[in-house]
Amino acid sequence: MKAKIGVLFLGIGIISVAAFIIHAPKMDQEKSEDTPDATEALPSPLPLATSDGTTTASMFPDREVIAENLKIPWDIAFLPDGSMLVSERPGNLFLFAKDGTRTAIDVPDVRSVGEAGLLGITLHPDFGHNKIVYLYVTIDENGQFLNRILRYTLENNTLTNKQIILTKIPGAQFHDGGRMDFGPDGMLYITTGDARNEKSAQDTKSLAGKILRIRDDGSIPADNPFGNEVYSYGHRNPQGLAWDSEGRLWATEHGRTTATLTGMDEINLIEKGKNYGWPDIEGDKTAPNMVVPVLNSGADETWAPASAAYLNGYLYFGGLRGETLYRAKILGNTVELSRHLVKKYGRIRAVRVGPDNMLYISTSNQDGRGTVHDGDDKIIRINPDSLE
Ligand SMILES: [Ca+2]
Repeated sequence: MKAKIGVLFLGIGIISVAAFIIHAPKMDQEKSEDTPDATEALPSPLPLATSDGTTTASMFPDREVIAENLKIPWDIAFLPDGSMLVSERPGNLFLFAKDGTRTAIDVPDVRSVGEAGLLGITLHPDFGHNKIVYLYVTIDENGQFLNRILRYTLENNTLTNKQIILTKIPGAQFHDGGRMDFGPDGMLYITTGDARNEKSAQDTKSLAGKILRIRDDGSIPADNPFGNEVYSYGHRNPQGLAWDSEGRLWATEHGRTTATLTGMDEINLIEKGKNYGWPDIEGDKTAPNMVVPVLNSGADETWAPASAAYLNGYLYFGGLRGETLYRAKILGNTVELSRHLVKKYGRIRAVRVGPDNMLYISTSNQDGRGTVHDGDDKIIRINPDSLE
């Protein structure tokens, strides 16, 4: 009899644990404006591998949701051990470990409003040894929004050794840029928005509306074109950076938004010191000493390009309003655009290439501008070979 009661209680215990796990994501979502501390099992982000550790595209399903119940996942970075770091714009950072567990990492002092908050994340090229991670964070300094690049050491699921390596990037409720990546030259490149001050994009002394280039410690490279952090200017709100196999830098950029006008989103080939035209020219318009986009969306279509990633001759980027995974085949100095997963997952923000050469995309349906589906927001692994 005692044994039977024991089994009964064990059964109730299992049911209780199961109920907690089922409800855990919702609790987490509700508290995600705060600093979460939950550790929770989720599907493993790890790539499949053969016994010798290699992977091939044929081993992967076309599409697989690998994380869900996130809130506005903004960027994704892969650690050398195969685990995955994800930022959420409201100010949360999660590590999806090898065994599939999700651990929250505290990020202090993030001011999340509109398009601002915890944005881009990237790892130092030598992260395997120095554990250095970079965060693009909006803060509120005496009522004024500013964007900062913070450098931390990430060890034991904790950010330590905080260093502010770049501050006073103009911030605003909208147009905060926020994507970061190390280039093939070992420099850190950063996209910044015009922070709703259009003229600042043409001012090479302002850090707004630019692509910036700094050393890993925040110092200014001697060969930057204007003696400061600015690498290229005349940008409205670029949010995607990617280098192709020839080492050329591509960037995606959000075009105009007014009460009546939209579209004119851009794909640009970025060169040092060049002026990309905002706010003086847009679309196919030309002006002396200003660079016209390789491709623009035209006036009648809006991509709202929020990212960029390069893989095997293609530039991929996510579309927020476009709700599409865009793929631009690079043909010399031109591109040929195709549209994939149209409206399938809603708003698409991040696109990153994993260590398995799969695409990892994030949805952004919790940002107030989309339709929230079950499990949103998600990180989805896409087999690029399936996008034909
Ligand atoms: Ca432009």
